Amino acid sequence: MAAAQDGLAPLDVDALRAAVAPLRLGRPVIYLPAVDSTNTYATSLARAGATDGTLVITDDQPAGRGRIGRKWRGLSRAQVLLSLVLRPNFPPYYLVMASALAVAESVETAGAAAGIKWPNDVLVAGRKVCGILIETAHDDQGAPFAILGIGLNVNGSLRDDPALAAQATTLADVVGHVVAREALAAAMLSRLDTLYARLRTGGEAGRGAVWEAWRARLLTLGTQVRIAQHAREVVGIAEAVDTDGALLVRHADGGVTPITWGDVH
Ligand code: BT5
Repeated sequence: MAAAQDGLAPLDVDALRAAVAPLRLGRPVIYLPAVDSTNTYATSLARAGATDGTLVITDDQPAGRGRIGRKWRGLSRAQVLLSLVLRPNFPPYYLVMASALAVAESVETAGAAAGIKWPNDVLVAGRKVCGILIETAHDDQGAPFAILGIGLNVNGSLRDDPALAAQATTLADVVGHVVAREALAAAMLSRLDTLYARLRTGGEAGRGAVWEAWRARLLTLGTQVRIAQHAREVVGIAEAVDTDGALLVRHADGGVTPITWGDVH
């Protein structure tokens, strides 16, 4: 009872399955009460031939991964932690756009205004509420696949970790009440399903529409940025994004550098 009230009950997998039944994404839904990393698990399924749309979702992920060896902090039964096996027929950078957009739009169904920090951190009230990790590889038959991993802080709080809480938050902390993870995950998958279909079958116009919607939500545009790329640092104004998602940074001397990866500060 207490677990249900504070939003820390196990995921209602049947409710999630029913909600995603009409979608391409979430076929099948593989629920694991706990797993080291949904991305690692989904990768092994994909290598063995798992089909486009296979969803791995968990309640507890002790070894969640971020980019370049960073860690994703887990909150047991309080996050949406999932990975999708995808076999896109379009360049993977569109997954960066579609996933951030789908998360931002679904977060708004829970009552919080969301923006995107380039390329795909979703921020609420200026703090990171979601991280996205996209990894690409080839399966045992040599076919390419992508794993789209999403970690979304829903219930609970990060306040026990002041360094993290300075830059990250949970939806519940922002909206002031427990948020149903099943409905939120279903809303996000439904939105992503639509965007994925648009990218797969909508031709150039479909891809352009996804790019435009993503661009419109970027909080980074027009701001002064410092981008760390290992030892290199690029400083300037984030002026625009090009059609493949690169951030165009204008320097004081007037030159422009396209940035395809790195952390924006
Ligand atoms: C990311 O990396 O933000 C991608 C995180 C992806 C996690 C999902 S969960 C499901 C799937 N399975 C996995 O194993 N991973 C994916 P990056 O941009 O490198 O950011 C990592 C940084 O975010 C850390 O160094 C922290 O500063 C911060 N961080 C860690 N945990 C966080 C949390 N719970 N909420 C917000 N920020 C966090």
